Amino acid sequence: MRKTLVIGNWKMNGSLAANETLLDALLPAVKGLGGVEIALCPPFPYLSQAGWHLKDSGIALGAQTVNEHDSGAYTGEVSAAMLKELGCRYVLVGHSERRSLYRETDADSAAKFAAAKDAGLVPVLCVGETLAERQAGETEGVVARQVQAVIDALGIAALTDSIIAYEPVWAIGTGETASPEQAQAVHAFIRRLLAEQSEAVAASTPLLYGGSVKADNAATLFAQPDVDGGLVGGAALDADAFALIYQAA
Ligand code: G2H
Repeated sequence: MRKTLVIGNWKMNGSLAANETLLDALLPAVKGLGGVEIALCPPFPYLSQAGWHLKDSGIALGAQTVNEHDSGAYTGEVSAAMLKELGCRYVLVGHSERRSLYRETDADSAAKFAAAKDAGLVPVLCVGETLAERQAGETEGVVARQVQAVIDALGIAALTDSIIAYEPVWAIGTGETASPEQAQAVHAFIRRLLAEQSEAVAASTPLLYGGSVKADNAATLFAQPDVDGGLVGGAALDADAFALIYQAA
C-alpha cells in the first residue's frame, strides 16, 4: 500500500511573522484529518521556526534542496546531515527551478539524492518536461532520462523509501495545470519505467503531481490511479487553500 502525501513547497517566501500566521491557521485546519501524510518545506532559515511549530502536529518538515557533500568549503550550502539534525524528514531534489535557474544537472540530482539517503532523509525527486519538450513529443524521453539518471548512478534499490514528483515545467506557477489525463499518463509511464526494473519499487513509490495544484483541481488530479498526492507551491502559502487540497487527497 503506497502512502498518499501532500507536500507544501514554500519556495523563497515567508518571514518570521508571516510563517507564524500561516502555521497558526494551518495547524487547526488540518488537525484530525488522518490517512494522508502532510509535509512543509520552508526556506532554510525558517526550518527551526517551522519545526518548533510542527512539533507533535503530525506534519513533517522538509527542505527545498540539499548539497551533495557531507561538509567543507561550500559557501552558502547546507548538508543533508544538517537538515536531518533540524528535524527534516523530506528534501526536494532536482526541482525544475534548481535545474533551470541554478543549472543543476541530472548527475547533480543523483548526487543530492544519494546524500539525502545517506543522511536518512526521504528524497523527493522532481522531474518534468518544458513546454517545448512536450510540444516536440519528448515528454516521456525527458522524464525517463531524469529518473533513470538516479537509477543508473545509485541502483534501483536506492529508490526504496523515496518519492518522485512529476512537475511539468509549463504548469509550475503559471496557473496552467496538467489535465488529470495528462498527469495520469505520465505517472503511469513513470510507474512502468520503475516496474521494468523493480516491481516492488514501482508498487511502493509514491508519485506526486506538482504544477499549479489548487483547491479546485486537486480532487480530480488526486483521483487518478497513479497520482499519490501533490507537491504544492503557491497554494501552500494560503492555509485555507492548502487545507482544502489536503482534504482532497
Ligand atoms: C511546482 C509547484 C511546487 P506551484 O513548482 O513545487 O509550485 O504549485 O506554484 O506551481
